[in-house]
Amino acid sequence: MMGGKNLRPSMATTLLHVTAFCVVVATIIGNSGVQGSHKVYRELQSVPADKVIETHRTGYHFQPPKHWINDPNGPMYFNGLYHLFYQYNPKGSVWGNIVWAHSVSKDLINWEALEPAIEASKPFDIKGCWSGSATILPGNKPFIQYTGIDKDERQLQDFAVPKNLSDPYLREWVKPDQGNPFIDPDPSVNASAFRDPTTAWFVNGEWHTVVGSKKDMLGIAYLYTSKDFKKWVKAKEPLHSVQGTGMWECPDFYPVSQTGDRGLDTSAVDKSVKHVFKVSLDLTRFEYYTIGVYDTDKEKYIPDEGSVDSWAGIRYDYGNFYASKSFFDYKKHRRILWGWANESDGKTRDVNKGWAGIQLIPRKVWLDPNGKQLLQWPVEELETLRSARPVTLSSKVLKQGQNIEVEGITAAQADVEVSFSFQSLDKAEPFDPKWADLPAQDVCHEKGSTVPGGVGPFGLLTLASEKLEELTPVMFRVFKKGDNHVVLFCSDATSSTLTKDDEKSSNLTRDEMMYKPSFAGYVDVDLSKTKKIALRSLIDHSVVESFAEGGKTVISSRVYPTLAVGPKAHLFLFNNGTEEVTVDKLTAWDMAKPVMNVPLEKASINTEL
Ligand code: DQQ
Repeated sequence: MMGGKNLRPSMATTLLHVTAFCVVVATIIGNSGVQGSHKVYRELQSVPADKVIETHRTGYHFQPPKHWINDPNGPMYFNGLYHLFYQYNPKGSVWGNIVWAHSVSKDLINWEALEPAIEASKPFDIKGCWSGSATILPGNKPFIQYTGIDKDERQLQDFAVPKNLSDPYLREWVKPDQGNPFIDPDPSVNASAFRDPTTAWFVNGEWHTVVGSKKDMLGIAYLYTSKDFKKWVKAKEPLHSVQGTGMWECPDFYPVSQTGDRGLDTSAVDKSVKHVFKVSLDLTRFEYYTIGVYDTDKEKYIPDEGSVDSWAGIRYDYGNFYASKSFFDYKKHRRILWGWANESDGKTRDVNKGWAGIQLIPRKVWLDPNGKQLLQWPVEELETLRSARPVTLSSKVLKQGQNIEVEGITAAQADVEVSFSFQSLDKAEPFDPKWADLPAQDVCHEKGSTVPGGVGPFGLLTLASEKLEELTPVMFRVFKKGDNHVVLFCSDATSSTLTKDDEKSSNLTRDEMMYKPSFAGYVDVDLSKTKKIALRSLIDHSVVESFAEGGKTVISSRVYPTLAVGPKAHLFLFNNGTEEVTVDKLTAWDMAKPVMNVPLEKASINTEL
């Protein structure tokens, strides 16, 4: 069986690649002021939106009414409600003035907005309240750990607790002077790169938490332990570290069951479980995870053989997905993953449109029965937004060059599930050995939807204009490699918009340009037996979130069509390979608009307890 893992480039080649890439990324992202990963535009940080341009706002993805958002923070289920906190700029549409905004929901889909839970006010967070996590302590007491920036721009680990535990919404949070910060970076720690504490877990009679950091290019997950959740002591060794990977933002560490899809509490640590360790790599702005074993005697995490650390490894999402955080939902016994998708349209447009950033649909995550990767699937509650009468198609043959329009749905705001099959893999194109050392994205860029193939490219043309001047293909392409096959999965934004300002001739700076990548990953599936593959795409005006083969590979793209907007957006099935492809079944639903961050007092939804 072949798949993404077999295609991973050698570490040495990858490093070369990444070094070059990092120079580019550093130029694009840059940093100034406090050492965090976000581009700082001081002059724009406190320019409030005078209007909100709706064109590309999402219909059912999480976003506040206006301004900038980034990382999801401290998600938790508590006394009947889901809480989502997130990094938010109340004063403008670029990163800055960061507070912990706060929303609540009964179903992870309809959200009511509360006042910010944590704002800069104390010496230990006066220059910012950055990312962190929630832990439910014994006695059913929620506890937030976050990174505060002090006046010297040192990154400290602080905590906040609900002011009134009997308030069902936990509206007010206090940051006690006593005990804050609960971790002060010791002199051996790089205090300007020390942030994003994880949900704590209890093992060996002690609480444990991890904080992301770096020393030069060494990425580090510092481990701290505490007997009483008050006094925290740094462990002799980090839980995990990897040379050459730079700053580890937003680490996440949790157990997964080796059987079935039920999630586990973060403290459910015994020999029967595997562990997942994820970092958001500031250098690449992508997230990588490994599956491994947590040795609780040595207090070390050890990735399994073949589970590769860093950018040679696997990602939750091969597209626009960053600073994610998971939590155990003990209502439904599942682990849920939230990730942030930044805009790709350039900062001037963000300021003009009065908003920037969305949270992707929360996903259930569990271990693939192959034990080598996770599976991800949108939470089942999303299905409550599906129209009662979906459009369906079955047994439709797609010959080479054929497009079939999926008519009768609102193609700009839809949920589409489709399964494809074909007779044979004989026509699969050979896999060029030079691609083995390239990211899948480069292969997708070279072999776009209009480049004819053997088995594929086939899939969906999402957010397409009537005459296909604009389109975001989400597609598969099968290659033959030795005696096996590899499956490339792409979400290609190259032709997603007619906006032309990404061209070299433009005199715009890079961060004002439209970013239109050919995002791609490989799918670890053996098609020789089944000759079938499935796809689900969540299409929502400026985002396409796609799940290949039951969530084995996921890609999210942000796109900004100019023609394929609202009712003028279309959806097509297509095949551009010589092998005929059959659409065994397609079901496409219009998606309703949920209640989205209406202030609690005004909303009529389901958070009434
Ligand atoms: N965003 C936060 C940091 C985190 C980064 C600041 C990741 O805590 O490292 O807004 O996007």
